[in-house]
Order: sequence, then C-alpha cells, then structure tokens
Amino acid sequence: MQTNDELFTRAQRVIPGGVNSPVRAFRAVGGTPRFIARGQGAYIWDAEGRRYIDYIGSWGPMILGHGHPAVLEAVQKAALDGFSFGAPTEREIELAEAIVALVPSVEQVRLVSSGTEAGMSAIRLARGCTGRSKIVKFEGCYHGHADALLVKAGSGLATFGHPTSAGVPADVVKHTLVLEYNNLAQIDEAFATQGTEIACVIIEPIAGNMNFVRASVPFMTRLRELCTKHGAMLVFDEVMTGFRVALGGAQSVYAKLIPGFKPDMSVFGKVIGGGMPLAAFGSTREVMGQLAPLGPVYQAGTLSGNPVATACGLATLEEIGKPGFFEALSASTRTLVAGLQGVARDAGVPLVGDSEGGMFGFFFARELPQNYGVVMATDKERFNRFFHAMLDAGVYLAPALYEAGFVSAAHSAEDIAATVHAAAQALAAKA
Ligand code: KE4
Repeated sequence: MQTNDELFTRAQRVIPGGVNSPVRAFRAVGGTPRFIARGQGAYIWDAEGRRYIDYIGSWGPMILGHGHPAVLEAVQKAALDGFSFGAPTEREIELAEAIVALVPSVEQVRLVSSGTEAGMSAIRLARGCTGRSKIVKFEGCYHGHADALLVKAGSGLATFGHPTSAGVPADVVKHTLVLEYNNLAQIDEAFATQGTEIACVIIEPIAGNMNFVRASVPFMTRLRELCTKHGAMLVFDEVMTGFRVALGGAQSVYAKLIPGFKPDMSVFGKVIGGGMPLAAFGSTREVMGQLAPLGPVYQAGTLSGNPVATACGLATLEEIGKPGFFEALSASTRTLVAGLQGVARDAGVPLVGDSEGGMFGFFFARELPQNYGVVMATDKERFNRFFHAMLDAGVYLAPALYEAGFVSAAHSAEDIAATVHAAAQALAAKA
C-alpha cells in the first residue's frame, strides 16, 4: 500500500500537478490530496484505508451515494451487452425521453460526454440560431473550459472579457461580456447598449462554482424579460443544479417563484450520468432542429450517448424520481446546514449557509454573498483551517471556499450528526 504522499509524488511524475482536474490538487486549501481507493454509500476510503463522509460526491453526480445496487446492476448488465457502438441505441431514446418528461422547457436533447462539451455546444447553437456573436456570462459562474468561457470581467462594463487562461487568444473572448451576478443595473446597461448583438446569456441559476449563490428573483425576472425583448437566448447551465436541487432542476424552483418562467436552453450533466461521463443540452424542437444532421450547427461525439453511461444515468433518474426522494434529501441537507450554523453560533464564529435539494454551501461570513467578489472576500484562512480539521476528523468537504457541497440519499441522520459534531469540535479548537 502506498501513502497519499507517495501516490501524489508518483502521480506528479506522469500527470501535470498529479491530477486530472485542477481542483483535486488541494492547491486552494493546501496539503496532500487524498487518493481515493473506493466508495460505498455516503463514504469514501483513501489509499491509506481512512474513511471519510463524502460531501463531494464526484462534484454532484453521486446523488444516490456510491455503489447503489440498482445502478450497479444496470451498469454491469449494460457493460455485458457492449461498451460502445458508435450507432444509435434505444437507451439513448429512453434517457432523452426521461429528461424531456422531467423538464417542461426541453422538447429535445442532444447527449454528450461532459458539461464542458454541452456548454460549448449550447453556446454554438445559440449563436447559430440567432446569427449573433456576443454572449453574456457572470463572474463566478463556471460553464466548463471551452475557450470562449474562460474569461474574466473586462476593465469596464462595456469592454469585453480578458482570458482567464493562457492559450486563449483575446480574439476568442472578445465576444464574451462578463457581468456581476445579481447586478440588475449591469444587465440593463448591457442590453440597452448591445442587446441586438447578444446571442445568449448563460447562467448558473444557483451558482455552485462560487460555493452557493442564488440568482435573486428580481435579477432572474429581469434576465428573462431582457432576453425575450432583445431576442437573446437565456441558457440555464444546470450541469450542477439539474436533478440535484430538485427533480426538475433549478428552473423548476424559479418557475414556482416567477409565474411561467422557462429558460430557452438548458445544459445538464453530473447527475444524469450517475458518475459516468454523460451530459446533455436541450431546448425546443425548433432550436434543436438547427443541429446537425438536420441544421447548419455542427456538433458530434464518438462516445455521445454511451450505452453504459446511459444505463447508469437512467438507473439514477429512476431512483431520484421515486416519491419522497427529494423531500428526504432536502430535509437531510437542511439539517446539515442548520447544524453547521448552530455550532458556529455556539462557538461565536460567523457562519451562514444555504441549500436547495441536495446541494449546499456555507461561508464564514455574517450574510449570504450575492456575488463573486463578496464570496472571495469571505474568511479564506478560516475556511482552509476548518477544511483540514474536518478532513482529519473524517469529513471530506469541498477543498475550496468557492465550491458547493453535496449530500446524497445515502447520508444517514447519524452521518449528518457526526458531521455537525466534528464541526463543533473543529470550531471549538479555533479551526
Ligand atoms: P465538466 O466538463 O467538468 O463535466 O462540466 C463543466 C461544468 C459546467 N457547468 C457547471 C455549472 C459545472 O459546475 C461544471 C463542472 N463543475 C466542476 C465543479 N465546480 C467540476 C469539478 C472539476 O472541475 O474537477
């Protein structure tokens, strides 16, 4: 058996940073990443045999917990029938039918292999449908690593974004406008000055890439109005929130708050793959009809709609669609957040949290942040000390203050209580 340190040293010889996705390297919180050997239910075990209560859940997909028997059985059976054919299968139809049945704004979906691919394709489709080039995104929202979306706010509102990554030419992001989340004045001005040129606005309706920030109802209402008025598409990035915050995703939450609310296009991922590489984007039949092979917007993928991944996703959706699933998951997650707030109050530490369905966030702050700037101004040092105190206590939280956390149906009341107890001890020890 190699230790986490030994594995990390070995990994760094052959994999950049020793990881295949940057956040896993623990650079935001410091220390050695844990190399996970296996997961079961609400738990994961690292290479040294240490058990953790898992609040990452693969960053959202593992809503049932690890190794759910029905999902495992579906995947094993599908694998025996074949891994991939590069030809259509009935199961892709079944998954598309399941998504369409659960999301009223979606009449057709295209299945792909990652959230990045889905978001990138959705942007291309919006540009193809509108004949426009400009897109609007919000600081703190992440939509995958497609070039046009790796951009931070420009110096002034009207100026376009600057790349957040080397290798992204300024030319590629010059059509991307980055605004402040929940800032009504900025979206009003952007549309007043450039509305006829904006192909789409892409937004995380509940932003899990800045921990947990809700789009306010006035903001979302205004976004909808402006997109409709100016012929821009409102694209909901529900890769994280879809089938996670509610069975119908965040759009079903906003539809209860804003009568008749619907986005024009939706991007999904994570939960719909159940932990296997699968994502999707969808809209009306008219919009999706612009995609190849029917229309002029090209999009393709060797493993799109992969037969094993669709089996995993379908079995997952089957379970989360059962009566009472989201009521129980939401209650469990609320109990966790209330527990964290309670022990922080007892320790005299400012901590605020929020949750929707099985997704949650908390901040060492007195008020819930409304935008990225405020999130990043919260107490990072305290968060990092708390993260490591909890990790040492066997609780695996998101290794960055700007990431959301996830509860699964496998998390028991005892797991939640143990987590809250560990938090009380960590905060009492001035973590
Ligand atoms: P992927 O390409 O990683 O499948 O999806 C990109 C993506 C798109 N949209 C949203 C709202 C997302 O949250 C993501 C990916 N989320 C991150 C977690 N913040 C995945 C973890 C990682 O990057 O390793």
